[in-house]
Amino acid sequence: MASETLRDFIGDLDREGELARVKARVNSVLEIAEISDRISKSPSPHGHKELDRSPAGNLGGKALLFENVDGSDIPVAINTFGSYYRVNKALGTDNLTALAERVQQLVKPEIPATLIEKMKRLPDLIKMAGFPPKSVRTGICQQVVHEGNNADLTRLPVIQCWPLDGDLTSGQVFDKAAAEKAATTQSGTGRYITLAGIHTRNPETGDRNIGMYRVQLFGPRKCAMHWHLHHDGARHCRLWQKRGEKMPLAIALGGESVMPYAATAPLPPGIEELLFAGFLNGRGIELVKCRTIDLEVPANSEIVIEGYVDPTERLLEGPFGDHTGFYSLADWYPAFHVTAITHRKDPIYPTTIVGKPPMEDYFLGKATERIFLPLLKMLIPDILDYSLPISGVFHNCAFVKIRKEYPYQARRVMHAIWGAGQMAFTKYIVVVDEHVNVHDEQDVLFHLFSNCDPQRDTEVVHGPVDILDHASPDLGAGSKMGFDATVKLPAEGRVRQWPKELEMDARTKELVTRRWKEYGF
Ligand SMILES: Cc1cc2nc3c(=O)[nH]c(=O)nc-3n(C[C@H](O)[C@H](O)[C@H](O)COP(=O)(O)O)c2cc1C
Ligand SMILES: [Mn+2]
Repeated sequence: MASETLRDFIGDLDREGELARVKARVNSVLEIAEISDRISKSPSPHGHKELDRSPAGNLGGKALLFENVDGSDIPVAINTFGSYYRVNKALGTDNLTALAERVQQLVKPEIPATLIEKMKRLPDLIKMAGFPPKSVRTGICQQVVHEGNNADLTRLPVIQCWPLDGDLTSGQVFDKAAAEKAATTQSGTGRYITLAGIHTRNPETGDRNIGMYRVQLFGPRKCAMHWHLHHDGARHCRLWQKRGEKMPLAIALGGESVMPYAATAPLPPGIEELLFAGFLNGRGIELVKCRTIDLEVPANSEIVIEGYVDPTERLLEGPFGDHTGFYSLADWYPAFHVTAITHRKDPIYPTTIVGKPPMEDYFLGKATERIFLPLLKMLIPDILDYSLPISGVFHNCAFVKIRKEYPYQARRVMHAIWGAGQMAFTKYIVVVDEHVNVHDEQDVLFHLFSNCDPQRDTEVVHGPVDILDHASPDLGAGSKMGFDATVKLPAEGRVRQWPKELEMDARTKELVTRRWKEYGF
């Protein structure tokens, strides 16, 4: 079972030897981040049972609870999802493949005719599975309420992750002139809320969305909201802007242990993360009404920050040390104004840092890779399996396995991926045959290097790319490349006689296995 609150989850991790409590006084500026980075890259206590053959498979160290943080009474939890063992535990499963099978069951019943119909049916399927959210009258997240000027973000132990975060004089900016001006007038701090669910509502349909977007502190009641232009929060914001209205928004921290993951899940627009969270949780998520805005938030949250985005007001957000391993340059994002902060008595503040992998987000991303395989297969039935290798930081690279049955099938799969939700941003796609292990980078690269003629077997397209891709010529727009590393068929251009890949015959293998001891190694 998943845990009902962050406090319960941390208690469980502690009992299982998966938590380190740090009693030494630490600084929320950089020190927590550096400790967490080192721990992330150390061996994890329980190892793992996943498919991952990368060096990161066994890493992740322990979850950390900093009990004595400079400038705040609130303890800081970090790296709570940062290993296969812990991300599984948060999602109430033993391994991600088993969870993917539950998702498979969900999407299996009677297959309607078109893809659109299939996608449209998803919310119904989840509802039928019986886990819609429920409204309740009270929640622990409102045990303590600070409204108006009593709400003060600077009382939270919001961390700074990397040295140049929020530094407009660092040169890590898109527009130097604007940055110089903003640095003297309206400059953000280096502190970012990094592990929150951002709750918004579509003003036209009423659909609720939760996304994990970082939030930069500008003052006690002012922040910048960093949602990428392709994400649902940004889409909602454009709708509110069109109406000329302020957008209610709540930042929820903690809650059921499935909540942070659900906020990162790449669900298609209009499919509510709350339904998916209920499905993962095995029970509908309980919601309470916010105190100062017209939104509901998970009742079991540790801390909730209520407020509104004024779609006409922009702040120069960033720079921020990102999960790509580079700084994201400062750019204009909407301002968020706090109207209330509510929390449980003795809350824990959850956070994360991103940077060169592996870090906590690697394991959240791997959970998505597994959980969404059945949905990806539903869209693109040719796909047998796929992997997002650690060096590709998710959007840069996908290894895809197919059972090749006709010419140019690999190309068809590439184009389908470039049209599939957030997978569309994948910069490099390598398609391999059935016998290749996509979870073994060595095996994939071997087939890529040997089976591709660069001119004949690559496909270059133009399209939207990830906002975080700093190599694309324009922000969010650039090119993508597919490698057909499968065995070529005669109709796929000029193809000579294809050699067979080496493999020992079964009889000899069996003989050598049987006699192994005799050889005296
Ligand atoms: C630790 C972490 C931080 C993230 N930060 C951001 C962010 O600042 N902005 C953003 O647009 N997406 C960010 N993401 C990715 C989104 O949470 C993810 O794409 C999610 O599916 C978006 O939800 P949506 O489709 O409902 O918008 C982050 C993901 C993780 C795991
Ligand atoms: Mn969404």
